[in-house]
Amino acid sequence: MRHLTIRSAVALAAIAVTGLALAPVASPRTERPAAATATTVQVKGGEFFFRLSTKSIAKPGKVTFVFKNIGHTLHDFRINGKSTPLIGPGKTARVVVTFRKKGKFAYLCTVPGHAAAGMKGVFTVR
Ligand SMILES: [Cu+2]
Repeated sequence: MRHLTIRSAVALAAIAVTGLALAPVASPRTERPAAATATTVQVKGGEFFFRLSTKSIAKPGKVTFVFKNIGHTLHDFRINGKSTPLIGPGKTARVVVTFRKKGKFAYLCTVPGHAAAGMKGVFTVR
């Protein structure tokens, strides 16, 4: 009888220790690195225009431009030395650009004549 009591006490102590050991795991960790600010800009283009969901960002960083061709012929979207592929009507393509400093960045469609006809603009990194 005495042995049983001691064994029970040991078992209870073990459960208590296990509970303490598990406790820290349950505490939430939701911190994120502040540098991970990603921006997506929706771009719609056709004959002969571009419409951007925003034409500026608050600080340098990485931007994904999601270009949808809502026109009737091939177009692309080029900015800061990077381009989407030429895509047909109804298609979507994306290009990821890292802006390392502030400034104004011209964008355009590279199909001859399209920029001159209106498929161009300026994106600002503040
Ligand atoms: Cu074009």
